[in-house]
Amino acid sequence: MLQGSRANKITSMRRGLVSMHNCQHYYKGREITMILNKKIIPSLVAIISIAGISACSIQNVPATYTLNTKNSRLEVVKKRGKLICGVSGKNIGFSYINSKGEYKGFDVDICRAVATAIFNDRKKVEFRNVSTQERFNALASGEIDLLASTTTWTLSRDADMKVSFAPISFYDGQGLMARRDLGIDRLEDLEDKTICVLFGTTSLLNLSDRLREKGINYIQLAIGDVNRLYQAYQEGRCEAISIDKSQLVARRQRFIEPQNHIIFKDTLSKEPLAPAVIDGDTVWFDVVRWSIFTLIQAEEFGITSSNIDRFTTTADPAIMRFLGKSNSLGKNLGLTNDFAPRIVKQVGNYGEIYDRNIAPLGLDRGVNELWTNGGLMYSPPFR
Ligand SMILES: N[C@@H](CCC(=O)N[C@@H](CS)C(=O)NCC(=O)O)C(=O)O
Repeated sequence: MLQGSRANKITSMRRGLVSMHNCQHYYKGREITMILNKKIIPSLVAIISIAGISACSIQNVPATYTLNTKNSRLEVVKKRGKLICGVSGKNIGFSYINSKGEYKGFDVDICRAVATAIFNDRKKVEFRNVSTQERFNALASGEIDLLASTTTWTLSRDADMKVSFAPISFYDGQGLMARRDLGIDRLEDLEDKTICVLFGTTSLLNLSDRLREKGINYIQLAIGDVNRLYQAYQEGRCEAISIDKSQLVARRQRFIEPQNHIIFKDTLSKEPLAPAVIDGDTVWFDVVRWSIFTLIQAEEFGITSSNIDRFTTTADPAIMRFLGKSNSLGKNLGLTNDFAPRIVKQVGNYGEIYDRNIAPLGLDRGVNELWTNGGLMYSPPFR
């Protein structure tokens, strides 16, 4: 008869094994797919219990494992002493320069979160404005370390442009805006109208897809700079303008007479906006994506920049791990173990960043809510 906790351990292992017939295991670094049947389970349970390891929680990272950051951009950034972040710089709510000459916005805060993870200093970022057409080259050439510029994650950008997309930080959709006095507010009303779009964007491609599909003829006026795009629209060189909805809402607020412009109810596309890094540098990619997951996970835990100190005495093991008190999660990323609380303290959680930058535009959280509130924001576990 097995005693107390050991018996429980084996029973729970047995349950685990029965439920994981196709589970993948790692043995001496080699991957083995085990197809288990009920006959071999008892002997496996015995072997595993003797070896003192529990199935599927096996973390077969050698004890001597050290992360090799030598050829990673993480080292370049650390040596340089600051992060270089590519942003639009002309995008209200996301990245723009305020009256004091400071960069502000949602994308700017994403850059600050990554800088804080590395340097424990949200100010250690240099922002560079990149246009929609230049942005992928700026990453590929190494001119910027990180691109945070309302960039839509698409397959061709992922595959052809030498970039990898970090987690989606904002779910957007493409919209259309027109002058109210034209009396148009549906796609069908766009026949023979001139529509302003920005070069190098998904907006240009989606518009063409959607209107062609509906057999609507229109004239495209494509412009290479976002400020000139809105100028063309306001000068009446086009009857409508099409771009990400969040940007239409933000820009319209700044018009002299916002009420004279109508944003169509139609949403033309999915625009999952995600920060991006160069392909093939998994060390750097991991730093960026776990910095973003930190923002989401902090909100899920209810940890904010103002209440974080109250969690220092927490007994919750998941929060202890998140705060870097009981593991080496940060160290294994090439950071310090307290990278997550650093970010939350200096930049806030996802909700705080949203409230600071996006809520003032009048945009509800919608699908950008946490999954626990019916939205799509979801972080993998910090374990
Ligand atoms: N999400 C779309 C549209 C992005 C977009 O329109 N970005 C504008 C926003 S204002 C921008 O950053 N433009 C910078 C510029 O061209 O100067 C995409 O990734 O293609």
